[in-house]
Amino acid sequence: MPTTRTQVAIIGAGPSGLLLGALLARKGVDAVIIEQRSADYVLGRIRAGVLEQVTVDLLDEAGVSERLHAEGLPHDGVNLSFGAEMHRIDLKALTNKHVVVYGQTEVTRDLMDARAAAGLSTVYEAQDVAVHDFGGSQPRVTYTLNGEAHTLQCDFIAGCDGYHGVCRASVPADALQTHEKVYPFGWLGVLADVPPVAHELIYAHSERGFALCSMRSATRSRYYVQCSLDDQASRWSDDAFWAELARRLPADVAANLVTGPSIEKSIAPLRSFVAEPMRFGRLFLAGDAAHIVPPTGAKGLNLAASDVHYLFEALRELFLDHSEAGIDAYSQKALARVWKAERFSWWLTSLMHLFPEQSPFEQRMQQAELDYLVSSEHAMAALAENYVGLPY
Ligand code: RFL
Ligand code: PHB
Repeated sequence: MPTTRTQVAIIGAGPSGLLLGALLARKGVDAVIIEQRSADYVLGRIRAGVLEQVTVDLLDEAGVSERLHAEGLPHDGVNLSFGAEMHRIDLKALTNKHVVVYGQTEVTRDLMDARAAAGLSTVYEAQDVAVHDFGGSQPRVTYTLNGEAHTLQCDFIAGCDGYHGVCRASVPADALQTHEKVYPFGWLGVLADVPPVAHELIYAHSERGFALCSMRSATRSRYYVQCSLDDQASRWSDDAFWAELARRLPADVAANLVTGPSIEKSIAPLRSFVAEPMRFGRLFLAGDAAHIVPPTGAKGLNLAASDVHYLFEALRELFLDHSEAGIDAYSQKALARVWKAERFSWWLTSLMHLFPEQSPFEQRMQQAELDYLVSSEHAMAALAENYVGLPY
């Protein structure tokens, strides 16, 4: 049974795991990433599209942002539509910051390429990954690769293995507190090689439900419509999707919609979830392994990045400065930012969607809140400050 050793065993090669690996490598801290899927499978998942400025800064620090700066689309504003009306939130004027539209697939590809170029170790298609003894001083990870059992000894384990991963599930139930809200709808998403309907994103509230117009480039669009939880993507023809999207947008916007064949079509459920604390002895959780937000605020990937920032600083302090202060404070620091992003994502979801059991009073409250939001510079500034990302 081959046994190897590293300083940090990172479970999961999604954006959290890859980014942590890249930052640690720059400080000479040794890490091995163990991923259960293939690299192609990881790259095939169509997910986030909007990066906060602090996330871009972190990718700069990791040395993986050259293509992001060349191909990413900086956006100085974002639009909210309500029925026939559209309102632009001027992010730049309100916060002096912007967001950058650059797909999670591209961020992942850049991190994977940099890792391969630096000769850093990632084990793909590892089976039966298990984490052991993180309550003591000598944690271990075991897995099977091509039928052979492996053991990886380490100083610390970083659980970057997403919502369905093994790390959070390995923590004794009485050491973990979880908070959850499941929303009574999902998002049906379509990716298509058509030019975006507008230069900036549109979050649309309509009588038929929420819709979002996003993009990946000047020639590739990403659209979503709120759908019922028992719906199936295969039941939606492309024509039916485009027709439904158009009905949820202001008429003058819908008139500019360019349609075409979908490249990808899938349904994602919406959920808010937090597990705390984010540290158990020598096991740390980061990203979706510890928390989920509904996609409305575009915060999931960005929160994964902020966790990684705090965890990287903590591990750097430990390995280079021999101080445990950082790892002791990790969970508290990360969770303070997580809860604020949870609040923002929940609030924007509640404001923009049609809820099945919504009473006429609740509908009027939603309308009043939107009216207030777009008429108050202070309310718009609060939205903008959260959308561009709270400081670390
Ligand atoms: P990931 O990306 O889920 O990666 C975890 C990795 O761990 C692997 N894994 C294991 N490996 C080894 N052993 C095991 N036992 C394992 N179990 C799992 C998995 O195969 C995987 O490779 O988590 P990470 O790295 O924390 O990254 C989080 C982000 O992926 C996620 O928060 C975002 O995609 C959320 N999200 C969005 N975030 C944004 O910031 N902006 C957005 O605009 C945005 N839009 C979205 C989104 C998520 C969506 N879906 C489908 C959930 C839009 C959608 C539709
Ligand atoms: C996306 O482009 O996939 C996207 C953008 C903004 C969101 C969610 C998803 O709030």
